[in-house]
Amino acid sequence: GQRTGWWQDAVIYQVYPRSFADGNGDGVGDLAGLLERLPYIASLGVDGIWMTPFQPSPQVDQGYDVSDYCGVDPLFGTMEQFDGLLEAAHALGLRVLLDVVPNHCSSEHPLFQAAVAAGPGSPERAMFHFETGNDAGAPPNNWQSVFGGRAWSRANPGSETDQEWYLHLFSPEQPDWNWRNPAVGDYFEAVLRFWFDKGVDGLRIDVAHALFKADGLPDAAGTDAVVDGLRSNPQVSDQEDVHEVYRRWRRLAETYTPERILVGEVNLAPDRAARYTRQDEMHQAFAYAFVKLGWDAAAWAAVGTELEAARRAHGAPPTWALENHDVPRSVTRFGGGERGIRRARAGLLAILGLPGGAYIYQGQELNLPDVEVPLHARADPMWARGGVSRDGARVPLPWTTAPGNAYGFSAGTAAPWLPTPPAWGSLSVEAHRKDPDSTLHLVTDALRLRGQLLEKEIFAPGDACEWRVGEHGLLLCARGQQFLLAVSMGDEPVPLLDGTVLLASSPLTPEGLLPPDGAAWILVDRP
Ligand code: TEU
Repeated sequence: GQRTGWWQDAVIYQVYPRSFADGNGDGVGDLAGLLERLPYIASLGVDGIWMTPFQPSPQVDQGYDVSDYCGVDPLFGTMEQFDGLLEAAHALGLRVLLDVVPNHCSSEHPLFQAAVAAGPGSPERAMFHFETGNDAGAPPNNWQSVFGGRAWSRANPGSETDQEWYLHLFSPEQPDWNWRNPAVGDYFEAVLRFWFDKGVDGLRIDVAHALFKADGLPDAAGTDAVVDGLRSNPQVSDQEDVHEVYRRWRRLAETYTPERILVGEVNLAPDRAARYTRQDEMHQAFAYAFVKLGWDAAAWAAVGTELEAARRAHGAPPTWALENHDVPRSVTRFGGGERGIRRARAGLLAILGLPGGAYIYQGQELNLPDVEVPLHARADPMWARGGVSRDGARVPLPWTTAPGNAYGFSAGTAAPWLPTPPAWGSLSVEAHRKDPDSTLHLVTDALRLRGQLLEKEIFAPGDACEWRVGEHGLLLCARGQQFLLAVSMGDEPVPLLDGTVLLASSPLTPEGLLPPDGAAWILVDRP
């Protein structure tokens, strides 16, 4: 089994810094804003935060195009402020996880700039995937990028002497590193040490399964993007060699006290993803299928059962999340409106009752819906290249009921980087605080209870899960010996099995039935 450690039951709050809180009033969230609001995060009862990238970047992909892995972008603040933030978080009992983006960097990264300048055949170019194209000006292969369009661009368009193309699985401003070159591995080891030495508690690894491309860069079978979620092309992602990287990173993480953790964004089917959390590899990998699930008991039970089989085969429990900055908010995904809110509450209560780590995306505790961002305001490069816009899940958080300063998001009067919709005030932290039945209170109650159940050993991190669908669309997950999770995904109220309801996301009916779109934590009567 997996060794025990602080991360096993951890609940982590995902902070998307540019939309969390704006401390300097320029309309973009920053480290100063986050520092000021850390007590809010601590008051939820979570164990830590994961911060998406704030390192220097041209911001083509909101920071996932990194030009300096060991710095702080002035847009967000200074390294001094980061150090202060880390200290303040630790003082509040919060762990701090950062994002590391090892698949690609920014085209403005000095090593990529040096590679372009050094020209074909140079050791500088060997840090990336530079290749000559096929004849007639065609790129080296048929790979399509995730954001749309081909995955290759010319290094020096129009040059007679430099006919090379470079690979970018995402936008042209995000060249892929060549992980077959050991110098790349050494470079990233230094990056990890830099943050771990500062006291950062862990790293979320971006597109963790895609670092190695198949030898010879063969054509892909279809015309789909080469790494697009669960349909990833086996020829170009999930290569066996990538596991050696995580074994090396795990050995490094274990040299620190407390142990640093690695959580992978491994967007693969459960049986493949689970191989990344074998004992000597990552500590966690997101159960990625969950961020795509609709309100469908059969689908939840099927994915849950697959994840459970993978856990049995490889040891580590799944790491749960229903939302992140890349997917539509769950309120909207589950049908929108009041019904969407009830379902999103139920879904959140559900994942918090499952064994293993769980991640809450900022604003999920406020029932933020996905926002239809006006076309002129959209900032997502994926949308710009013909894909869907992810901006709807990235709108700045509402803190106050009154609309001033973007509902309290900003310390100044500059417009927020994405416009906030009119309904925002009613979803604010202030509004949730005043309402005893709000989702904010449900989350704090659930986390307090989760802690108690762990203490009493009713919850254990290694608990087995048995998923099934009962009558009337009732989703059931039996966790360990004494706990039952029930989510009503059908159209009528359903009777619950014998036991004590510890917490529910919607009030039970006067007859004690679980209403549609409600979830309950049940302590099962023992024989
Ligand atoms: O996402 C990786 C990824 O697979 C996404 O592109 C996903 O397929 C897409 O968002 C549709 O859901 C990570 C980051 O989380 C994302 O924000 C970055 O844009 C991407 O990597 C590139 O770094």
